[in-house]
Amino acid sequence: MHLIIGNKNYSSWSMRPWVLLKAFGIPFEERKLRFDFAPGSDFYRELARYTPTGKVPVLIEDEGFAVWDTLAIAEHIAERHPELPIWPRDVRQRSRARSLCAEMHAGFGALRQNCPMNIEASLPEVGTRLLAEQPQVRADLARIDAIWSEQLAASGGPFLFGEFGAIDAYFAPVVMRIHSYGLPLSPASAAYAQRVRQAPGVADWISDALAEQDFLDFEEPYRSART
Ligand SMILES: N[C@@H](CCC(=O)N[C@@H](CS)C(=O)NCC(=O)O)C(=O)O
Repeated sequence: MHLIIGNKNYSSWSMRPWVLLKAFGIPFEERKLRFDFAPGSDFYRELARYTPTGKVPVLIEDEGFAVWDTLAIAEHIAERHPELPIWPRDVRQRSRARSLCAEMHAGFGALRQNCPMNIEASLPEVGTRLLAEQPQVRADLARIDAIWSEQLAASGGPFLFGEFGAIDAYFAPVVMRIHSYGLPLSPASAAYAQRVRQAPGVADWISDALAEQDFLDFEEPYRSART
């Protein structure tokens, strides 16, 4: 099995299935395509061999069967590994975890647009300004904090539904955005975010992202160079 991903410092969508596979010890080979969104770039040319969407991540099984889009990939991994608690075992808990993943997948546009994932960057002054100027960023952050604190209270933690699962992999890039932009969280959510950053899979992705050292100006609204 191969997972086609983008730059680890920037590719929030790629991070989710990579972390999920690592966290559950599912073997796979990573294939990283350096981001280049110019029409006809190597990124798009190479990707076109696997997916019609022109987007990473893509999971490739034997015989080249491709699964694209992070939600479909998470479901595919769970179906291939019914023995692993990738989703909660209880049907209602499982549906709730899927609802929250879908909410993340389709929503939080202001946070995603204004705070692009940039693991190596430390931009708390940008975060402070965004919170002051952008009510929708404040609303997205408040909803994330509510999801996390309510779920942790309901499950008892340490992760959203108890043990680490697809839902936590799904929120891992959000954890990274909140960290880079120094966005404030309630104590319970802040402790959860720290546990996610230290979780197996997430910690591996972070150290790979920090080692990458590949500055892409089109991914950098707030920096002109690595600092
Ligand atoms: N809904 C897709 C989104 C994937 C996505 O937007 N990937 C970005 C990189 S993080 C990408 O490949 N962008 C290339 C482009 O937009 O042309 C998913 O869940 O996988």
